[in-house]
Amino acid sequence: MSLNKLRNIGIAAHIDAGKTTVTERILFFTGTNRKTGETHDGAATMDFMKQEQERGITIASAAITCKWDEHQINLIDTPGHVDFTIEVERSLRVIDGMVAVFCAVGGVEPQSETVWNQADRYRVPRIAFINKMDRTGANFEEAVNQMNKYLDANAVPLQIPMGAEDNFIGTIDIVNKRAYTFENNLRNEIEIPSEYIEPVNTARNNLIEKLADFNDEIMEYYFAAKEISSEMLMNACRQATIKLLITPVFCGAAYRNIGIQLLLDSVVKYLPSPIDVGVVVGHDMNDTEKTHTRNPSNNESFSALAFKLINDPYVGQQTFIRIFSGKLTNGMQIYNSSKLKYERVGRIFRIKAKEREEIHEAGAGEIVALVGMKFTKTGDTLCDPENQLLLESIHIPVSVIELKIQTVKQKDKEKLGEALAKLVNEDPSFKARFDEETEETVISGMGELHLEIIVDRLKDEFKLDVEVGEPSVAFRETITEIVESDYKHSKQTGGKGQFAHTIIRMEPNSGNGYEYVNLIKGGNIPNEYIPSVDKGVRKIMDRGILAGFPVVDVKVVLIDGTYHNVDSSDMAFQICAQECFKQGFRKAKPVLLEPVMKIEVNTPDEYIGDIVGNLNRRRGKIESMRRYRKGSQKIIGLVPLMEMFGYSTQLRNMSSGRANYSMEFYKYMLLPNSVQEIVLKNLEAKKQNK
Ligand SMILES: Nc1nc2c(ncn2[C@@H]2O[C@H](COP(=O)(O)OP(=O)(O)OP(=O)(O)O)[C@@H](O)[C@H]2O)c(=O)[nH]1
Ligand SMILES: [Mg+2]
Repeated sequence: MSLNKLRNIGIAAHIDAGKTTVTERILFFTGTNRKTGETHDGAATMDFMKQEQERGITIASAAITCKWDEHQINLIDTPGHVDFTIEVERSLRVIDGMVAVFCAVGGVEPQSETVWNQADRYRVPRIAFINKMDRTGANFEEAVNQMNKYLDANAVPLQIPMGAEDNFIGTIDIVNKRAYTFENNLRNEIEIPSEYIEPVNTARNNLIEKLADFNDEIMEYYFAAKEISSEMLMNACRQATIKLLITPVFCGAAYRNIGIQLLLDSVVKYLPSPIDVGVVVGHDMNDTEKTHTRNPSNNESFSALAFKLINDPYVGQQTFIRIFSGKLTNGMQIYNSSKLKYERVGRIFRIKAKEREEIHEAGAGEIVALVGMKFTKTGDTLCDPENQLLLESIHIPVSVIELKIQTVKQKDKEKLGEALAKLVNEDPSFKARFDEETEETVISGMGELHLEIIVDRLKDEFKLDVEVGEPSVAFRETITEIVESDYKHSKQTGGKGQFAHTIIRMEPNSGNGYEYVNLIKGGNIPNEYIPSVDKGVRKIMDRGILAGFPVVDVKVVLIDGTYHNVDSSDMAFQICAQECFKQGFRKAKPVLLEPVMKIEVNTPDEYIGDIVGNLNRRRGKIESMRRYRKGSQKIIGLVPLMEMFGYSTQLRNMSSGRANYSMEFYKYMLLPNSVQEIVLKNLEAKKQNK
């Protein structure tokens, strides 16, 4: 198949917008499935995990392949809940185009903005589908306006709906000026009803005016008042979409099978093939300023990005990759340029929801799963060993909630460790650590639902009987002053002794993470031990000092030190660096950082006073308010996560169940002194009680 006829697309949107329902309909109308399954019945092909079916929501992204109008469409359905945002992140990194689904009633919801920003991050061209046109309150124009106002989407309708709510019967394609109704799973072309002739002409003129901004030919025809053919309009739209200049908007009601065939036509017409996306750019292995490019062709040297790892009970670990250039065959040796390791390609699979087909080679533009990768993790680049490069990786969201977990039976302890390691491997937004001091296992993730699903999987998939504590906030530790720390580690316990001596300067490094700088030249500490100091510091930073939370945002400068010819070793320098860091940390006015969330509350006007007052009491700061729908407002603000437990119940009570909210991580900020004292005291008391 020619690459021009391939579309790698993702479907992303706010929770419940209807992504999976759209996907199910696509499977039905392309003849891939003979029946449609509903998400709320737990019967959707794409939501095949047990946890998805029980809850009627999507948790993991799933891929499917289908055929439409002689094109192959590889489609990834993603979850809308913010707790599973890593699934959107990794999908967007490897697709060529996106269908953004909006609910015709809700319009631009908080997560619509989140996924929009994610798509911006990876420069993914998109089209929009305004779904649920059949629902009470559906408003197509308002949804388009909101896309322009809040997303800066440059949204242009290429369709207008005929009717709305109960009377929604079909759509009119304004490029071709054709009207369709949908009945008994068929689309029927009808004459444009007279009352729509005027609106169709206006919409078509608007489209032409918009395209004239980007397209010289259209501009010329427009000013010369020459007839612009549908073909010309379509091509101009396609180009503008691929260049991210406009977002074409379509509409329908997936649940009622309205508009899906036209959406499929639009995917083929307006979203890019791998060829349209063009060359992929990667960095040189030695010089980050230098770049390399690869054409999307089988004749180029191989380059691919690993974006997902899944543990399959039958074939073992599957590593999903997107091939950007070159060909992959069984047994081939490839290079992981992120981990600096060679890998051998074992088996290659093409994946369709939960089914797989074994293939023996795959080429540019394809998305396949590999079995047999040993070192490769999410976000790693795989390439031709002779032609190396590093591709842009995947942004990993921060885990802000944690939970203590233990097995009911002592003998299961090891099994828990293994199970957690597997889950961490699959999901970079999930973390697990074992605190040697307290002998506790702590898991952390994006939110309460994320951890709930993990615990469920431990019980279900790994057959582990586990107990968990209450969810709590994952604080971080950092310093606020510059200090120097000088420590000598010297031990003489019979046989070989241990000796290491380091002098470091520690500086606050707000927002810039951990940095390690070595100033020693001339061998006061031999070169081979310079990395040992770094290693030791990293270990103690992971473990935390003030209250067992990871230390972040510290710059460590190794100034000086001494060593011993016989007694110095890698281990001695690691231990020395840990103690040296610990002592310095205590002197450097250490503080806790707390995760602060961006919150959006949608509420009818009458509850605004109560809701704002309540947020203020939770140490929240209101940033803005804007009209959401008639008679309701959207309140946007920042609020510390630790103040938000139990919020959903309280919000429900305050608003008789009529307000809703969503929040996502914003950034780590200093915990106010008075609060820090209380937090530390509580943590200490918990430890004593154990
Ligand atoms: N009235 C109406 N309901 C719809 C339509 N499309 C989807 N729904 C319903 O909306 C609910 C959510 O649909 P899903 O397809 O699961 O939504 P989703 O976007 O995949 O949700 P997440 O994956 O959990 O983010 C289900 O009950 C669907 O039946 C539509 O066009 N009209
Ligand atoms: Mg879904």
